[in-house]
Formats: sequence, structure tokens, C-alpha cells
Amino acid sequence: MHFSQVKILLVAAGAVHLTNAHTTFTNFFVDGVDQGDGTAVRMSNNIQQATYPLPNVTTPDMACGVNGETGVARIASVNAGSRLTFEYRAVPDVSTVSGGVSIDPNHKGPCAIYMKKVTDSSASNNAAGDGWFKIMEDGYDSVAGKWCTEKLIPNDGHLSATVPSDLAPGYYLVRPELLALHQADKTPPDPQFYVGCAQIFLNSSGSATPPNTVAIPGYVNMSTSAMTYDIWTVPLKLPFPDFGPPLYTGSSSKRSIEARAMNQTIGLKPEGCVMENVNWCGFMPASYTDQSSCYQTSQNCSVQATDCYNAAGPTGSKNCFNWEDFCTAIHDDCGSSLSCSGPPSISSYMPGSLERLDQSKVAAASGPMPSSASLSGSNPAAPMQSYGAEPASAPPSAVIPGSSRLTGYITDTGSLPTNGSIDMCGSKGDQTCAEELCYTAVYPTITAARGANHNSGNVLEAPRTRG
Ligand SMILES: *[C@@H]1O[C@H](CO)[C@@H](O)[C@H](O)[C@H]1NC(C)=O
Ligand SMILES: *[C@@H]1O[C@H](CO)[C@@H](O)[C@H](O)[C@H]1NC(C)=O
Ligand SMILES: *[C@@H]1O[C@H](CO)[C@@H](O)[C@H](O)[C@H]1NC(C)=O
Ligand SMILES: *[C@@H]1O[C@H](CO)[C@@H](O)[C@H](O)[C@H]1NC(C)=O
Ligand SMILES: *[C@@H]1O[C@H](CO)[C@@H](O)[C@H](O)[C@H]1NC(C)=O
Ligand SMILES: *[C@@H]1O[C@H](CO)[C@@H](O)[C@H](O)[C@H]1NC(C)=O
Ligand SMILES: [Cu+2]
Repeated sequence: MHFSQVKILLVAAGAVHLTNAHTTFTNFFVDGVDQGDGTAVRMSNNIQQATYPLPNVTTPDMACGVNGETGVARIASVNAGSRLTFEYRAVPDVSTVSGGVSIDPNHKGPCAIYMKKVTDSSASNNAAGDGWFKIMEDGYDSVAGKWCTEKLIPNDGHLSATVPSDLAPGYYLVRPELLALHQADKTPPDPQFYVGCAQIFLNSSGSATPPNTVAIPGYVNMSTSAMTYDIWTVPLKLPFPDFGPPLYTGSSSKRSIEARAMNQTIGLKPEGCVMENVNWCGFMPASYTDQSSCYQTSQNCSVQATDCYNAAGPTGSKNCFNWEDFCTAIHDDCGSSLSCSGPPSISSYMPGSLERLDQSKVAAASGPMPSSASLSGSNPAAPMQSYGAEPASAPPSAVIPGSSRLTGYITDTGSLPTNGSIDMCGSKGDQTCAEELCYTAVYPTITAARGANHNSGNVLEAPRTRG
């Protein structure tokens, strides 16, 4: 089966119609630059349930969400004073949905952003526990008559905060938090948290350690008044009872980060990483000069593609498909008129440049509410078909499948013989390879003698047989 067909079937089989528009944190921007879907993000790896709220307010998953104790490979570089923007999506894989929304409009409630200093933000088992401080909070805006979650919707699901400029440098977890209170007045009350964590390294010349930190879980329980707040009461009982530690905004003075005391050594984009999907990196497979090395390169590419699909989570496999298309081009090259300079250029398989944030939306939100329609989605994050074993080389003297003609050079100089056979080397066009493929072309099937002398002889076309 051709790979594009595999892809289409996966999309069809994975199609899910979402009846309940929950939400999840999927990706973040540093000073308006998207770090990539799922890149440096701790989120649930359960594709069907990634958008579900946490089951209760005291589960350890309150720290960084389901799977939140599992570090991921990448760590984003952030400067003291940088603007961080967290994106929430009702359908995590945006390649499967058009006009996706961030959260169901009835999920009304406050938002906050927390940070915690850790020794290595890509290490596991460092999320739950003490050390969390709050850098942003937004509850109910009585002037606009809107909850923070309602402002997210016209704001493309974006929640932003400025990293306090006096914080000590180093590794941090950053935790966006939404609390939907539409069920908080019910019996039993069901306050619904949506949290995840970004893994960052902070460039800073500061030295501050925020004094007021809390343990997560622990900072709220069902006795905390906000957990049972009735958002349906008219008029609302204001002010909304905020919860968690006091806000830490740091000193307002801008600091130079030139004299940084610490540099990031973990979680950087690896050298040679040419394509990314979530926290997977693709590395350029080796160049090849003959069919055998071409198939090795093809195999390497396909193993990397499988790794890409296996590493993809709820945000999908979009760039794995791009990588797989690149692998298919290599594989096709091995089978037909092998090029002398493989692998083919990857540039036409590269994903479009990453999303750039609309700066006007990094700040406050305003504008009309979009419709919550078109919430069908799918999650084609399944492993690709394996290429399987390939012959190291075609059997001797067989016509190579998939190609009827060869263009090559006559290897011995001199005039064209009028009959008999002739050895030809080369493979395609007028390139020469480090290791040329040689063929024996037999008259009278040599059909065309084109061009004048080129290298050692005339350029010919002949049926492609291996000599
Ligand atoms: C909260 O949820 C966790 C995870 O599902 C569960 O282990 C725990 O028992 C729950 N606690 C309460 C008080 O319901
Ligand atoms: C943080 O500092 C490093 C080392 O100078 C630099 O490469 C990186 O780009 C800086 N991060 C940002 C967000 O500017
Ligand atoms: C709930 O939180 C409050 C305030 O932190 C604390 O005093 C109380 O002991 C907690 N209750 C339970 C059952 O954990
Ligand atoms: C960190 O990197 C910057 C820029 O590359 C350099 O000037 C500085 O000396 C480095 N600091 C440390 C502690 O390595
Ligand atoms: C694929 O090739 C790259 C570049 O030569 C190499 O670094 C990598 O280890 C290979 N991967 C596999 C799975 O063979
Ligand atoms: C070329 O070789 C073929 C097959 O051996 C033979 O039938 C034909 O007569 C030869 N032609 C000439 C011009 O020698
Ligand atoms: Cu929901």
C-alpha cells in the first residue's frame, strides 16, 4: 500500500466527534514565538482523554496534569522579563479540525499561572509538592462581565504572563491553570481543573526566590470557598474568592541579562535535528551512492518515522507525515532511476514555518465570541507501515523494476560500436557518482545516442540491466 493511502485510512479510522468541548494546554510561545505543538510540554498521553478535567482537586496530577510527573526531552529557552503565552485547545490536534475553539463557552471560571524552580525541568518526579508560586491570576472581570475562561475564547485560547525579571536563573516548570466552575454549585460540587506544565530554562541575572510558595496538591481542597462558588447566581457574589498564594510579580526594574550566571545545558534542540514533532527530532539519514546504501538510508529514515509516530501524543503527527513523505521519496529513489546524490532535498517536505503569534492578542482579550461549531476531530497518531526488508541489490542482469530506460555514459572511450554490447556507467542525466552503477547495454536495443562526447564517451539511453 502506498503511504499516502495509509495516511488517509488512519485519518478516517481515527475520526471522533466530540460532544463535550473540554480543553487542554498544548503549546506555548516565548515572546510570541511558538515552541511547537507539545514541544517542552508535559501533558496527558491519552489521546482520547487528554482534554478531560482532573477527577478531583487533591490528586497529585493537580501539579502538571495527567502524566505530569514524566519529563519530556526538550526545554524552552526563556529570558527574565519574557512574555509567555499558553495555548488551550478543545481539540489538541489542530491538523484535524478547522475553526477549532479553545474551550466550551459554559466552562466559566478563573485562570492563573504558576512556576516552580527545579534542578532539571526535563527530569521526572519533580512536579507535585512544595515550591509553587503564582505569577498571573485573572478571575472575574466585573467591567467586561466576563470570566477569564470566556476571554480565552476570542483570544485563540491564549493565556499570557510576564516572567518576573528578578527571578534567579535556571530550570523551572511553568503551570497554566484553568478552573471551570459550571458544575461547582451541584451536589456533589465538581470544580474542574485543566492544568499542564511547560519546561523552561530561564536566562537571568536576578537572584530572587519568591517567598510565598504552596504545595500542589494541597493548596486547595473542597473546603476552599472558590471550589463551590456558584457562577449561575444573579447577581454574582463578588469579589470572587481568589485562592492560592499571593501574586509574585518581582521588582519592576528591567535587568540586563548579559551577565548571566548560568547557561542552559539540558533539553536544547540537538545538533543536526532537521525536523521536529512534539519532542521528537529527525536527523538527516546518510547520503547514498548506490542501491544498497540507498536502501539502508531508506530503512534508517523509516525507523526514525516510526519513532516519530510513537512519540506523538494528543497534538498529533503532522510533521511525522512530512518526514514519512521524505522517506517515501528516498525509497522511490532506490527503486527506480537512482539519483547519484541522494537523499533528495528535504526542503520541500519541511513543515511551514511555525505559527507566529498575533501580538495584539498576547495582551488583553476583546472581541466577539466565535461559534463553538465544527468540533469534529481525529487523532491519526498510529505507527506507520514498515517498509519491510528490501533486497540489497537487484539480481544480476535483471531489468530493474520500475525503470525501463537508463541514461549513462559509455565507459570506454572511442567510437560507438555498430553492434555487440557496451558497458555503461552512471545512472541518471549527466551526473557522475562516487560509486557508479554499471550496466551492460546490448545492441540493437540501444535506441538513442544523444549529445557529443561527455566524460569518457557518448550519452546513451538503453534498457536498464545490471551488468
Ligand atoms: C482523587 O483522584 C485520584 C486520582 O483519580 C484518586 O486516586 C483519589 O482517590 C481521589 N481522591 C478523592 C478524595 O476523591
Ligand atoms: C538565553 O541565553 C542563551 C545563551 O546566550 C541564548 O542562546 C538564548 O537564545 C537565550 N534565550 C533567549 C530566549 O533569548
Ligand atoms: C483544606 O485547606 C485548608 C486551608 O489550606 C486547611 O486548613 C484544611 O485543613 C484543609 N482540609 C482538608 C480536609 O485537608
Ligand atoms: C553563558 O553564555 C554567555 C553567552 O554565550 C557567556 O557570555 C557566559 O560567559 C556564559 N556563562 C557561563 C556561566 O557559562
Ligand atoms: C540514522 O542515521 C543517522 C545519521 O547517520 C544516525 O545518527 C542515526 O543513528 C540513524 N538511526 C537509525 C535508527 O539507524
Ligand atoms: C547485430 O547483432 C545482431 C544479433 O547478434 C545480428 O542479428 C545483426 O545482424 C547484427 N547487425 C550487424 C549490422 O552486424
Ligand atoms: Cu469540560
